[in-house]
Amino acid sequence: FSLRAHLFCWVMNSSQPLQRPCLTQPRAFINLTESHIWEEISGVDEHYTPIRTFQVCNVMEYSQNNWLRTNWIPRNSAQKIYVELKFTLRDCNSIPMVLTCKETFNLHYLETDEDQGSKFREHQFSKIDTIAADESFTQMDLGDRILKLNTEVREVGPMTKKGFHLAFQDVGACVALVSVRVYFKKCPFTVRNLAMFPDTVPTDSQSLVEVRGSCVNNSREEDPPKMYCSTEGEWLVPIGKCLCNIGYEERGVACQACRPGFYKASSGNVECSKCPPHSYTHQEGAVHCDCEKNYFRAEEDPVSMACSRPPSAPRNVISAINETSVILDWSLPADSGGRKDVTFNVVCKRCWPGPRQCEPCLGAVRFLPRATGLTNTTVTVVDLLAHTNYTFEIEAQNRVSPQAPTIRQYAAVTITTNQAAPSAVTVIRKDRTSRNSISLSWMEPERPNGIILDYEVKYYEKEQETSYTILRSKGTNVTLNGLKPDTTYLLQIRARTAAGYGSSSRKFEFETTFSISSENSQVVLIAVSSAVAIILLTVLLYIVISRSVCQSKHSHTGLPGIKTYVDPHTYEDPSQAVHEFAKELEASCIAIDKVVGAGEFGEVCSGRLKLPSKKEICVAIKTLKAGYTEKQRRDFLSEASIMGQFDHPNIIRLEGVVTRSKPVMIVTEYMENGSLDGFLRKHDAQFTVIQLVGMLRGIASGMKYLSDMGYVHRDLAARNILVNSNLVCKVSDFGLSRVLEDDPEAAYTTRGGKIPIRWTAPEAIAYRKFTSASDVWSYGIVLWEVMSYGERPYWEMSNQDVIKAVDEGYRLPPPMECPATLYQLMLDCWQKDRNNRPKFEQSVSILDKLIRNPSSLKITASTASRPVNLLLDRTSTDITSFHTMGDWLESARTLPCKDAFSGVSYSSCDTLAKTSAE
Ligand code: ACK
Repeated sequence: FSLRAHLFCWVMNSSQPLQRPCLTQPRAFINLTESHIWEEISGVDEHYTPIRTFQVCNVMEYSQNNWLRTNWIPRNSAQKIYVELKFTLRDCNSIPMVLTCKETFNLHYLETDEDQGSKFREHQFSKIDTIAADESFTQMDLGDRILKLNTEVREVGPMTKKGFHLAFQDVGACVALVSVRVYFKKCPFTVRNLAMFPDTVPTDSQSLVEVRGSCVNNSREEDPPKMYCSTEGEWLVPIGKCLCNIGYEERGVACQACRPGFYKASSGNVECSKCPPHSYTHQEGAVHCDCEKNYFRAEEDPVSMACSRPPSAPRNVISAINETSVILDWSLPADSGGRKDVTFNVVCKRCWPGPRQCEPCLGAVRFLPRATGLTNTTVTVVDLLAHTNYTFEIEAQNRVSPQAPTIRQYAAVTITTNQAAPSAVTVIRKDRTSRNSISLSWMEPERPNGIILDYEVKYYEKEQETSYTILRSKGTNVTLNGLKPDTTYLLQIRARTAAGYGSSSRKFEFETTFSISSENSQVVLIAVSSAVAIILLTVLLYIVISRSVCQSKHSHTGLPGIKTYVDPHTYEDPSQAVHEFAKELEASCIAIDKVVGAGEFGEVCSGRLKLPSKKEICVAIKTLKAGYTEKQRRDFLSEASIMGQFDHPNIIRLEGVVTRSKPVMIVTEYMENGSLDGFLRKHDAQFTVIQLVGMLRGIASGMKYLSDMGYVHRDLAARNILVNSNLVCKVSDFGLSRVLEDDPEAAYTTRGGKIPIRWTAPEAIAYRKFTSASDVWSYGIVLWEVMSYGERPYWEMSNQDVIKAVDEGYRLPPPMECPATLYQLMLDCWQKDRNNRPKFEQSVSILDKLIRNPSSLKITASTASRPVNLLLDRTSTDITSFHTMGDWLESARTLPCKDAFSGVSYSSCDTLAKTSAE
């Protein structure tokens, strides 16, 4: 409190207060007047600043008791009060003729709960102290105008009431009160460690006051903030602290919001940070910065990290194909998107020629180490199909890619796989078992992936795996001899092609029959022999009777003892033939996907067949167009009746027919690569000779089966061969009237038949002598088509010219780069005398030998280009097409007359050229 402004000018004489006007002329010191009262007088201090003072100086009279009292001062929270007095005091000795001079005055106080107003009772006041001057002034000082100001401070307390009055008692001194300052001490409001501490008044005792701070706005307590307030009003020992909230930083003694462009993600007394690259904030108090457009932050990214984006595509993809596996290698993307966590996913698509003809690879394909989340820039893909086109999309990703699904960055590479080892043999049948032998047969592997050279049969006694026996078999059957009676054997088979061994079949278990004692055995033998004799007689009788009945009904051709083909024409009711040989399918099991071509009777579609409790398979569906005649329906379904009789890996397989609902359909296995002629044209010069020979071997094998069945195809041509995804070729097109109606190549001959002239043997053209030997001629043409990648036989020559030229002994020249041996086989097929043509069985074994000994394919027949209007004259020699005698002899190995040449020495091609055809 500064009382200067509050002091009332009360001058009291004894109990009677009396107010006097204050002097207006300020004076430093005044002469004493005769009145005994405190006078309010204006003066100047030592700096000549005008001040008001109360003065008293009644030294000429005895018994002075002059009181000056303050107004009521509210105590507020103060307990101990300090009173600071500034005053001047006259040296008594310097006053002449004084009577009762004192050099002290008394300071009193009175505690009350309310203002006492003008009430004054002296005895109520308590004395605080007698105040004496350290220095008093003299007359001389007055003259020099030197003001000797005394300052005295006294403490009062503890106070308890609401307020108090102070009073100054003059007992006869000459004193001027210049200022009275009344105050108490407190620890003032302060902020330390971001905690606010309120005004605190110390207690009267000597102990410190513990004060809890409260955190400033936008901050939170870390450790509870505390400080101690001393009795002197000083803050001591700050403890604990507050931390600015997220989005706020310490500025001065406050927590202030981060400015735009800055953020603070954690509480703490650190500064706001600038937004990391590719991020921003427009608001104050941001706790993180938002990413710019097309930039992202992964969930686990710290907010201090720059925003990033998906990487660009991998670069420089390289593929290294090894049979049916491929190693893909690539370089890191040019732009990692600002991150270090780039990984790669590889998507495998299987593709067919034509635009966008790809679909995801099936589950069988394996990726090493895996297809997704690759951290290295390489992957190995295994178990692909042989001779198949694949596209691999290598996609670069980082952790922000999922946030930008539309930005898919990948590099693609397209490959075609090579030859592969065959798949495992899955079906093995026990044909016969005796005490010491077992006869077995099996099906060719589902995916031969080439020509099967032989099978390896490994067998051993059960639980004696270490001592096994291995047999090799060219065919699909074997008899294991020398076995122990009544013993269990385990057996595994694997196929071998030019590409090596395929995987082994699972272990099949077989038992030999038990042994019987010789005494019993004779009895048993007699019993068994008699039983067998009776059964044989019965069977023989049955066959004889049924044959005579059948022969009157159907015409059977083919070899005796082998399953033969039955001509559906021989059935009076053709639908009976269909249902004998073809399974009726529910239309609801068939889903048509798309149209793949047009047949004579309607569209050919691809689709799926799902039979109950069987796996869904891809199928081709031939439909019979609406509005058909009964004859057309019969002819259409006759193909199914024929096809349904065949069961061979190189003959198109019939799945069944739909005849009970419309449209009428024939459902066959699906051949992904379509017709052979178109397929070869599409892939001109893209296959190895061994691949082509593999296809030809398949066709020959299928034709062997047909001829063994006694079926004459009549329209064997590359356009009627279908190719599946494994390059397996299958003979198709078995319609009864197809040669007449279906085949656009068929032309009418002079004898009225409609015949595909270029593919047909001369005797069939001339007098319709269609036999397996005429099919062999056609096979020779197919050989030529295959080796020339789908070239049209005899090019643009007219049918008439072809008939004439062939009749005169001219033959098609060897296609470009055609191995001499294959050309020789073509020429053999085109022997004028059909008896001299090789049988299909021979062709199969010739091709097998070539596959087993691929070096024999290196020598090519030399007519490398298409002759202009000129076929090779086969009546004279063609040995000029060979460079050396060795070449010719090599190519001539398969000739029937090979032996005639052995041991005869020819020195040059010229001498040989003089040899006649005979
Ligand atoms: O050369 P492509 O594609 O193969 O065109 C013809 C078309 O239908 C008319 O015959 C195709 N085609 C016929 N049968 C099948 C089948 N089983 N699988 C696939 N395509 C087939 C043939």
